[in-house]
Amino acid sequence: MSRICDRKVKNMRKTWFHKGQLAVTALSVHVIGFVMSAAPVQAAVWNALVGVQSTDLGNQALAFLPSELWIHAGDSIAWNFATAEPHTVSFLTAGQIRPPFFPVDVGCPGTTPDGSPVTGASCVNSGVLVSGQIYTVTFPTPGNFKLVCLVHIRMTGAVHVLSLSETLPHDQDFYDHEAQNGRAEMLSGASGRSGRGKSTAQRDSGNEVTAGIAEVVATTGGGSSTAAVMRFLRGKTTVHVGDTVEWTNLGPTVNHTVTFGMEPGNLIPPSAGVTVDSDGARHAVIGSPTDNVNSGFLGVATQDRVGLAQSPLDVTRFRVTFTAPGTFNYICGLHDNLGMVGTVVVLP
Ligand SMILES: [Cu+2]
Repeated sequence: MSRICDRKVKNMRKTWFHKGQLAVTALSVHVIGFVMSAAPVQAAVWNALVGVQSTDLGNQALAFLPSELWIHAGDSIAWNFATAEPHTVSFLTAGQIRPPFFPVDVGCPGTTPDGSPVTGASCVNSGVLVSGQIYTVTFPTPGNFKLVCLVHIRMTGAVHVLSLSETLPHDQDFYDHEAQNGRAEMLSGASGRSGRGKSTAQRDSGNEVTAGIAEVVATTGGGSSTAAVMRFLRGKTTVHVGDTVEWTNLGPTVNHTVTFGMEPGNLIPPSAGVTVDSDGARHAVIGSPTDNVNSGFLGVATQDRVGLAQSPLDVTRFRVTFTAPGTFNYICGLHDNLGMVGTVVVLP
């Protein structure tokens, strides 16, 4: 268990005790209120996690943990960001067009301050946050609200805001356990996913690399999450001059890039000189370790929705033919901060 997560759990417990104290206080106030006929209601602050990761950062759960909460009108939820991979806590309005992936802070448009109320009337967006940051949202009125991350499709959740007369089904301890179970479930499958990524790369030739692998999972009925391996599997590859190396992204919801040399400001398009093979894969030729070549985004950018035009066939594959010997280092421009890097050694 990571120290960060340990701390978060302790914080959660602390807050729960605090909440318990609040409940006792509320009870005292209520008793006094019976005499004074004024019974102010104490609003609770609930805690939840945004993302969890392995200690080497290579395995990421792109998830709200828990992804479904029931709270009372007037309560708040503090979302604790727990990963180096960035996420957002965002509530779009009903029917609002999902803003583009990049720049994410296009959001609402823009971001809304910590403590913003979610009522459904206007959107609320934390902006991109990472490990150690907290974003709190209040829910003044009853209703059911969809929670999304604007960085990751299929990372969603639900908040059910009940009126004060209704009984809540769960307490903070329940959600803490649910978050821990979700964490364990999503990270424990990582070695199996890595193994599958490696064996897929090895099935045909020695020149294939899996550029990340991921799975969409549901840990509650309130939303979906993605368990992602942010690694090049068979990331050290040895070939000969004239050979072609092929990268394939096996992540259904996570984009990656294969980037040699200087990282461009915009990673989405392939760099000049990248061609498209007859099967749709992108293809570049590299003759020197100083060549700057970017695959562009490999993977899924959009989902099909009934009633809308389908999205084009995804580009998940990139090939590079090496015409000179040398050691060629490359990165995923999106996830090199998590350690997603690789090397191709080209022998004469
Ligand atoms: Cu990546």
